[in-house]
Amino acid sequence: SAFYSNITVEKKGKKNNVGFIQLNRPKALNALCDALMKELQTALSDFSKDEEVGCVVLTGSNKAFAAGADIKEMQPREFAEVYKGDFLGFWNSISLFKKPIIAAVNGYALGGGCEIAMMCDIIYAGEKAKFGQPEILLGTIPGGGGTQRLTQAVGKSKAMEMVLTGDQISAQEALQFGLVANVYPVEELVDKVMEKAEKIASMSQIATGMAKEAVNSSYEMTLAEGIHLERRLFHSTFATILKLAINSIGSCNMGIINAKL
Ligand code: CO8
Repeated sequence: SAFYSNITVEKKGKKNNVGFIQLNRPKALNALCDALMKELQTALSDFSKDEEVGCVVLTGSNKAFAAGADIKEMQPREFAEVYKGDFLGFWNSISLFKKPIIAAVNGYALGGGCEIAMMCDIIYAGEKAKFGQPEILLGTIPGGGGTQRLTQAVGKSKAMEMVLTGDQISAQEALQFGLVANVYPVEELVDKVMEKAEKIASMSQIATGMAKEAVNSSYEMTLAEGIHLERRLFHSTFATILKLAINSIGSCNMGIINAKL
């Protein structure tokens, strides 16, 4: 990926069906400067168009997933500029990505780093990972969804504690509070996450897309609306399941699923 200077982008997995993005700005602990975020957006947009890719993994280094928004870049900015330019608004595009996306977090996931991880569908952590929203220590508050997604993930008391004190939590605490789906030894994290990603990527892309849409709708809709949407999406999979059944005549082995359907 010669095209990128703040991230590396490749396709991985035995079937080359996992989009793999590594934040790679080591001199600033992957602080999320504008250039990095634009590259991330471009890479995701390419993966969304790539039919082979059924799942994306987003990771950083062993020391830092990302140490937050770029403080040096933000320092000179003033109200009029950030308001008129809707600063951080475009970050939310990560949460609108249609394919499953998994964050593999080793080291620091602070401020914007924690927020980007929470925009992903699943977070897995390495044993030394640290999550925090330290904005309050700088006299500001989270601006990339932290007050909302963290509260939904860990509940009000823990979220308030983190947002009001800036204190970090460990990988084990993140697991206990439901922020992450599992914790692995640092050196094994990426391999373990790749196993999950390859498994997801081997499923019907229509089904994983709909499953993701249905789960995410639980944050946006009433229970009745969400259940209605789920049932309609479920019904609509009968259009693709039929084709899969024809494809798999003579076999009940689901491995034969065409991941593009
Ligand atoms: N932005 C820019 N550069 C950073 C950032 C960052 N968020 N984090 C680390 N760096 C840089 C350091 O400046 C340093 O660069 P240099 O060597 O050129 O000075 C390099 O990365 C290595 O960092 P450290 O030497 O500090 O490494 P340590 O291992 O000693 O410490 C820490 C690691 C604890 C993660 C420490 O770097 C740290 O506390 N970083 C900042 C964490 C933070 O507060 N993040 C910002 C959260 S706020 C946010 O995301 C959105 C709202 C912000 C509004 C700000 C308005 C001005």
